[in-house]
Amino acid sequence: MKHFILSLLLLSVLALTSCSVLVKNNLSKLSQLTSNQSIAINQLGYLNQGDKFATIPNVTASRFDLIDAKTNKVVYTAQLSGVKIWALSGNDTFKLANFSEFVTSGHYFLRVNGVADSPLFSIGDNVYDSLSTAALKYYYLNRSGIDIEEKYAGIYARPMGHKDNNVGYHSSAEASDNYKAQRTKANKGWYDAGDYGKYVVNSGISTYTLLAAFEHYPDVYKKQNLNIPESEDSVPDILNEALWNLEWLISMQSDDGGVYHKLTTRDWPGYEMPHEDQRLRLMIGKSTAASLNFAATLSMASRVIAPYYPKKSEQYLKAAIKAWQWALENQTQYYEQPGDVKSGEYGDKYLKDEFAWAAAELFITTKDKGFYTIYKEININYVTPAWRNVATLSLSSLLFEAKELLTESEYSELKLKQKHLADMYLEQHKSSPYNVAMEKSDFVWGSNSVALNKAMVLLQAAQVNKNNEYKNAAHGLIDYVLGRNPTGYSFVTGFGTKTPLYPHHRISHRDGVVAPIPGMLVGGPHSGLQDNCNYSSNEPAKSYIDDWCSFSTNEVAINWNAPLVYVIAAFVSR
Ligand code: 9MR
Repeated sequence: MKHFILSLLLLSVLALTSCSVLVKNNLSKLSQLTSNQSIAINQLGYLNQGDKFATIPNVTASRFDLIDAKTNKVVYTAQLSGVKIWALSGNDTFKLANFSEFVTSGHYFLRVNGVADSPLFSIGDNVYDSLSTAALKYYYLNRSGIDIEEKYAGIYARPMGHKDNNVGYHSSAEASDNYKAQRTKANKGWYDAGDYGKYVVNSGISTYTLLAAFEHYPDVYKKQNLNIPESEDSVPDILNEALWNLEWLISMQSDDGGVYHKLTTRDWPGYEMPHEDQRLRLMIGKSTAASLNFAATLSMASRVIAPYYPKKSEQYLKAAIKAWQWALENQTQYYEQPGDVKSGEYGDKYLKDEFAWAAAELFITTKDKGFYTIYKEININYVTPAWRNVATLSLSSLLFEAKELLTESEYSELKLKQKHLADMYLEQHKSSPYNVAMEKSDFVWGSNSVALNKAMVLLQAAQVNKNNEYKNAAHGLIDYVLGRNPTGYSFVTGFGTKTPLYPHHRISHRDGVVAPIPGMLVGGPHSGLQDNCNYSSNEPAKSYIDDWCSFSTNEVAINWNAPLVYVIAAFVSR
């Protein structure tokens, strides 16, 4: 039913915004349907400059036409690739259409004999602008501790949830009886995902990634207006939004400097709106991982917000140093999920990368080379960033923010490490039959964020090495996430012609609004099958279902949207 209503909505939007030719084209497409598979495109469209690929089901035709939707005339025609197969999507065979040479802005569709025309798409430099705003606005709409007002949220307005003014302590956080009876405050912050928990480890990488987007693409954010309560002030909205979470993060530090692992209820929240969840929330665990994440994130935040909030900047750095010291004294206080707790775990027993990341951020902010000596001694491997693999975050911070603090050879060494990782992704991109740098091991819980974190690394390497090949490989990953993939879904709610309607996101599930909150990246396909949903395929790149039950492929999360924000910024920046 939700699908039907949305299709109607989509049709009426099309009718209102496009000329009648576009609608006629749409209808004529239906009558040409001869294959049950469809042409997969980047449903948001393509930039004027850069690669443009579409995936065509394996039909006998050997050519494709690009058709201008206004005039219905063929504007470009070319040979399709040979027949291909991608092991990660099973036995489906396909061909690729490459129209990268075509650079004229407009609205188009692809026509290939034997298959329905592609959906309409745009070519232009602005195709990602509205996604850039929505992907970030998602954080506002997921704030804890504030009324989400209609003037900012429209149909997604909702009463305040989880003020967290009266939070308890689980015995894993502070064992003494003194604490058990006490209550504390931990206001603000964002909900982690489909649940209402607030987890330090995951908050760290998410906030960091947003702040990095601001550091690397200031032009995008100096002019962006998110229409949030702080939009009237002179601080860029992305920083305002990040501050909402940072203000919560800082409240997670205990008097001894250690940082609580998470703030959640004992069980998962019910399937209810935030304000309906009235159960006691608790500080749970105190961990080395949370303390190091906190140290890294607050240290970075301290330097980014310094021009706007000098006092807060000092406070953040002090807190970061205190957390770092606690972590040095408690190097193996791993988070162990207590028997009576069922919320997300975010457990990690390999913390070399967290130590290195914190050391790097403290080095950049304090300029104390002692931290860099520690960093070098840790000698970490650089891999795709993820909540439990933060090594590469340090690499990007050092390359972008510490050039003048490092010797030439130190800098070149780091540059080479980054190049090594980016070259590996580039090679994956080039050798992929699908033209996407995704390997079997990337199809894990949150695979779409793996794609976008790889894109982020490629974009950083593109900037540091002034190499456009990396940028094209990054764009291949965006195409993949926005629809050119074997499921045919654009994995971002509200952005594309076939998008998730039933994300595992309690607010979208319970708010009574048909369309989910827009701009949210869902986790994406993988064959882990951790929930009991009915997947029609268990091929890694196809095992996805747009169903509320699928928390393993259709949930949303702050650490998955953050690389979406970053990567889109790179293509919005001009
Ligand atoms: O993103 C996390 C993923 O890497 C883990 O495999 C998974 C199971 O432990 O948990 C994911 O994180 C979830 C967290 O524990 C609780 N909030 C929702 C998160 C996204 O699914």
